[in-house]
Formats: sequence, C-alpha cells, structure tokens
Amino acid sequence: MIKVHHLNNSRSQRILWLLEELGCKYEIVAYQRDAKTNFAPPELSAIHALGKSPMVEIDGRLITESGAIVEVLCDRFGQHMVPEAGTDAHIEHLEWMHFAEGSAMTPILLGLYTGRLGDAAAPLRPRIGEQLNAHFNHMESGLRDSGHFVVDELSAADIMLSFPAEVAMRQKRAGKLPKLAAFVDAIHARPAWKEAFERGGQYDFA
Ligand SMILES: N[C@@H](CCC(=O)N[C@@H](CS)C(=O)NCC(=O)O)C(=O)O
Repeated sequence: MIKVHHLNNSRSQRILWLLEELGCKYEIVAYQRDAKTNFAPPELSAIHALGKSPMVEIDGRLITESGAIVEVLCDRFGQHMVPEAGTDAHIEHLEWMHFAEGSAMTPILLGLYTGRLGDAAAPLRPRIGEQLNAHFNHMESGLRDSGHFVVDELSAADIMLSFPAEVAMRQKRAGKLPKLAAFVDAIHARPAWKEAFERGGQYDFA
C-alpha cells in the first residue's frame, strides 16, 4: 500500500504525477497550507520532524525527500524511467535529479523569502536574479529536441525538474525560455499529469 502525505500547492504534486505515470494505486492524506503564513499545518510534523511534504509510506516505511521518493518508486515500479547504471546517461540523469532540489530550488526559495522583506532585500536582489537566470538557462539548454531531459522519453529527471520548470513559467519567463515552456505544456497535457492534478487539489503552478 502506498500512502502520500500531500500538501496542497506544493512540489508533492510531482509524486502524485509519477504514481499516475507508473499506474500505481495510492492513497492521499491531504494537508492544507495555513491561509496566512502559507506554512504546512502541524499535523505534518507529527509524521516527521521537518513537517514537509512530500512524504510517502510504502508498506508502512516512511520515505521523505522528493528525490529519494522518486528513486525508490522508480526502483520498485518504474525501472524504465531511469537510464541503466554504468552508462553516461545514468550519470547525467543523477546530475539532473540532484540539480532539481539541490541547486534550482536555492535561488527560487531565496527569491521567495527575500521577497517578503521589501526594500530591505534590495542588496540581495541582483545576485538572486542572476542565479535564477543561470539555473533556468541551464535547464533550457539541457532540453533535448524530443522535449525531454537526458533521454528521449519521460524519465525520473523530467518528473523532478517539472517543479522548477513550472516555477519559471509562473515567474512569466516563457518568452525567454521557449523550450522550457514547451516542456511544461507537454507534461501538463499528459493524461497521468491531468489525473494527478484532479486528485491533488489546489495547485497554482498548472
Ligand atoms: N527537499 C524537500 C523539500 C520539501 C519541502 O520543502 N516541501 C515544502 C512544499 S513545496 C513544504 O512542505 N513546505 C511547508 C513548510 O515548510 O511549512 C523535498 O524535495 O521533499
């Protein structure tokens, strides 16, 4: 049995999408962000000290961190979504998998948090802006003619990169990132993505 601790309007949406792509049956335990702070509710901290989403339980074993969850799910149910170990594509795939949370999210979150400071954040803005451009441009240049990262079909890296790509579109960068915009349009047209969207509830990055 697979249970997803899913927070509305969050990167947990990618896990629902992956589960739909893999044809797995799963149960959603839904949590709502606080209307004022936008933080996760305390119920999530009862599951794990960090109180973040996504968290997944597979046969009673709790797994945290999107990247780890995606790897475990692909290992068990979707090996076709990860290039074969020992190949160059596998190394490139690992790079993009880790880039999604380990690199791309840093300037995105810095922008989000410093955005609340108003003028006090002015000295930081140029560096954050430059880093956002660099990370999104790197994604733009990583897209293949097929519209995917790493290989010419949907891979686990595409799933992980979908969230920063959606953030780029939400920041109205489609004009400067046409390949990334097409990537987001293509994933949103997939039946599995639509099904996950239906099941997941509010998601402002669609
Ligand atoms: N690196 C973690 C990040 C998890 C994370 O920060 N999730 C956000 C949702 S996008 C969250 O739960 N935020 C609520 C809060 O911090 O109160 C992962 O990929 O799983």
